[in-house]
Amino acid sequence: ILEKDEFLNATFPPGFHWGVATAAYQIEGAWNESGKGESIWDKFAHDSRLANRDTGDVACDSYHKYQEDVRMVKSLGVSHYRFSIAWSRLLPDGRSSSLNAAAVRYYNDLINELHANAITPMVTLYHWDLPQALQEIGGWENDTIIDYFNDYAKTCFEHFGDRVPLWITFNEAFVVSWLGYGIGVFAPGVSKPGDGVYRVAHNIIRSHVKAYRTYDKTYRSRYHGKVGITLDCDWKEPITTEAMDRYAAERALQFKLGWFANPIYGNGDYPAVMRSTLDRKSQQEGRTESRLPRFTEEEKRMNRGANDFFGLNHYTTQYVRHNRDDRRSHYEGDQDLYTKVDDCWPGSRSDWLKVNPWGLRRLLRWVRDRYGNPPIYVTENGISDDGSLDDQNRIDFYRAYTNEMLKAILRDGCNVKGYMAWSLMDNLEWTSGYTQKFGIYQVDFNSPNRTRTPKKSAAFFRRLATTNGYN
Ligand code: GBH
Repeated sequence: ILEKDEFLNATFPPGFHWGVATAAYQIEGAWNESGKGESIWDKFAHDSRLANRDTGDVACDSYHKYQEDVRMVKSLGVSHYRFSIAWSRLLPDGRSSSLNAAAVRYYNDLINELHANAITPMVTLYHWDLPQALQEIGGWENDTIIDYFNDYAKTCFEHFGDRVPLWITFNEAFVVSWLGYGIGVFAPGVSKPGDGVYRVAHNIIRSHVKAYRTYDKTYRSRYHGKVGITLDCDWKEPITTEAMDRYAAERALQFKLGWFANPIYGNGDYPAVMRSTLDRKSQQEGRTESRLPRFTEEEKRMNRGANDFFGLNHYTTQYVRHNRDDRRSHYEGDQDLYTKVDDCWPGSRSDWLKVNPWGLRRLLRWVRDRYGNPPIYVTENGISDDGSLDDQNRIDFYRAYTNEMLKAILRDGCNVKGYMAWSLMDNLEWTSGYTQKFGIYQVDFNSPNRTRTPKKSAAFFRRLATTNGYN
């Protein structure tokens, strides 16, 4: 039903921002060095919850090799580097009273090294590595986290804000809520798929908004930076043109992306379909309160407009069919649908990642239509394999996905400002350990100095970034 569109041989708008991305736990290592506190991922890994009992104890050793990392970013010809700060390195017990001077030095050195190379830092505050000390009081389930996160954000704005123009509060609020506290396959491994998951999301949204307002009030006039949140979403295509399947696909997008985006980029509240579905189901379950928390009117006012850009991580697509068989009181059961992938779509080293470039264009249009065409940064996009240097698959992937993004910009008027490839280098792929490689640079995890080598895709990406197109 969907024919492939032709390749668009054109250039990106002048000044388009090209970059590459990483995250602290996936690359830094030095998990307990120079005062760093334990994070929930350190604990999860040490509890053998990762493939092959892998850990991020050393990872790419970027704590010691950041200068080489910056040289790699530089040689890709990109203008931006997206990395994250490890909360438990900066504040070992999570509280701002525990400030670690060695960590301030490390991130200062990294940021200064980037500027010395004319690379703009885009900094993620929370890429999943909560200080374990804060998990011990309930982590994202306990709403005191809102103030702890705000203090942490303030510490970062205070120390680094003069040189960081782009801030991302959270990476993938969905993954934290659902994988961390819903099904518990990610740290901290809590399983509360019917209710806890919604409370965690609620606290993340309120944490984002509070930190955004803090930047607004205290730092914006001084530093003129921008603050957003990064949300992840796959494209959801109705499997037939039947109305019920089209509603189901829309519902899937609202439950996954709208859950966070509607409060922050929309009308300040949860999507109407989540409100009505969860209120109805909660009542049928005999509960006195809805499983979906409520924002106060004041909170809704604060939510609205709490963003300067939309960060979007996108990798793949699924087809959606309306289906009411799954009656579990459970975030997935709540959606009354079923998803599947097309056998024709090429795979990757990750089960969940099938290649479907046009999903990105449709998702960008969906964001344009639902939230008033906000400025968007694609903050992650990429593909996994076994890590070979001859990665034609990765070149094909980047070429096709960025071209769909280009169509979204030139033909559909989507306001896309930049694109960050995931990832600068092979790294610790969370519970998959070192088995799935997303890097443009290969990292030799068997060598003590974690030797980095450019893959074939490095030359492709450099041309893309430096010619601002496909020449
Ligand atoms: C991104 O998540 C992350 O931001 C980044 O850190 C990561 O390295 C990158 O993707 C590549 O995965 O099969 O139960 O383990 C993308 C969203 C959420 C997709 C977790 C894969 C695996 C679920 N990801 N999901 S499971």
